Amino acid sequence: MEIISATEAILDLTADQSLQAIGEKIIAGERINEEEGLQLFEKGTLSFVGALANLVRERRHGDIVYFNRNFHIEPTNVCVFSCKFCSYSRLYAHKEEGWEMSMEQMLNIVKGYDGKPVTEVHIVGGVHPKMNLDFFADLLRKIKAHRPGLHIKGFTAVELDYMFRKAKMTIDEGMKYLHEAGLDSLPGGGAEIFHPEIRKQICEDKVDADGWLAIHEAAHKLGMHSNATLLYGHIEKYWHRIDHMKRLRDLQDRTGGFNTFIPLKFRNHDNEMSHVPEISVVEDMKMYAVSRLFMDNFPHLKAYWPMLGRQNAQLTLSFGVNDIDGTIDDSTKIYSMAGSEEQNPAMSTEELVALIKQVKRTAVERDTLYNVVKDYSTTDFDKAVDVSLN
Ligand code: V47
Ligand code: SF4
Repeated sequence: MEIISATEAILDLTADQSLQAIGEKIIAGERINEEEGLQLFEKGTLSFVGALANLVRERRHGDIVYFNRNFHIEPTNVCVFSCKFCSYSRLYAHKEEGWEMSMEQMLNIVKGYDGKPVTEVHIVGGVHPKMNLDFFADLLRKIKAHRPGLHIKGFTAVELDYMFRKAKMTIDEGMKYLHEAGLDSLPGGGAEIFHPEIRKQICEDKVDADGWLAIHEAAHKLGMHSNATLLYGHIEKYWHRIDHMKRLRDLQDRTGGFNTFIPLKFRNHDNEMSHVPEISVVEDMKMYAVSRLFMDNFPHLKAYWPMLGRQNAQLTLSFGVNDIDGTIDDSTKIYSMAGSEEQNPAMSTEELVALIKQVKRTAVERDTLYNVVKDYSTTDFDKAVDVSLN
């Protein structure tokens, strides 16, 4: 019987010679170009791209899957913008249908976690014209005064662009101001699809690609880290996704400031793009796999489970993903309003660990910057908790 190596077995999953050549490059640790990324999307079977992505993930992270303990604050869903895919926002003109939190309400949320071992607060919301730079700087200072060790990951580039412009500050000035007030890192939201051909159709009035990238570059220059997202599975073509990822990869080559890439699946409930069907789970897994293969300078690939649902998030762990976000504690509404299966997204640490252990991986709790908080390989949460994953 002929014995072949694991990498040869991966190449045998396709008969297409150009795909095999791309596979060889990936196995040799070489970077693939845009054309090659596109071929993986267009011609690659799920088994082929999935096996390659799994190999790359394993080489980088072994069997570790990260999660963190965090909660969200969503200051408002009132928004001056009108992204067509958004099920969450209420236009400022109809603000009585939305919510606006006071400073005190937001601080009370933080105080509600006193004594609980969370490491991160994620602050993100609509773009409210009255919640300005000084209001948020004040919020950051007050959170830090109350709990200095809590990492504040806050504000998409869309919110920041609006705040800085209103305050008549440059990006560098505004970012320095918020960093000094206590902002530690930036989430990846607001990126959607960078290419103007699509951006014009789905979110034409908010910050464009260059503005989004400039804000993240400014944060990286200050030593802050950030994440990046891509909203997939609506009207974009594969090449728009590659174009988007290439712009992020180029910036990462210059700064090294991105931690994590997060593909976000478009959900079509109750928004102006409800007529656009959601794509299949096979296409979801392909998106994760090709992301892992193309974004070779991003250390981490995250599946955001409130959006995908627990079972599919668990499945992504076999397609390149090494991070499944956090416990979240039912503190976000963005996805439940967009039609996700997760109407009240909260998972206990036990459930998250069990979900990871069920697929024979090692669960490691991290902080926002991927320092290890706790290794769960020796706990027996998988036995203690009945995870039906529904
Ligand atoms: O930019 C809005 C997305 C994003 C829909 O950095 C939708 O750790 C799908 O960026 N279907 C905001 N997606 C959330 C975000 C995020 C989430 C979790 C972790 C991190 C991180 C960042 O939500 C928006 C937009 O792309 N979104 N509506 C929808 N109907
Ligand atoms: Fe506003 Fe963000 Fe919704 Fe766009 S996605 S309408 S910027 S809340």
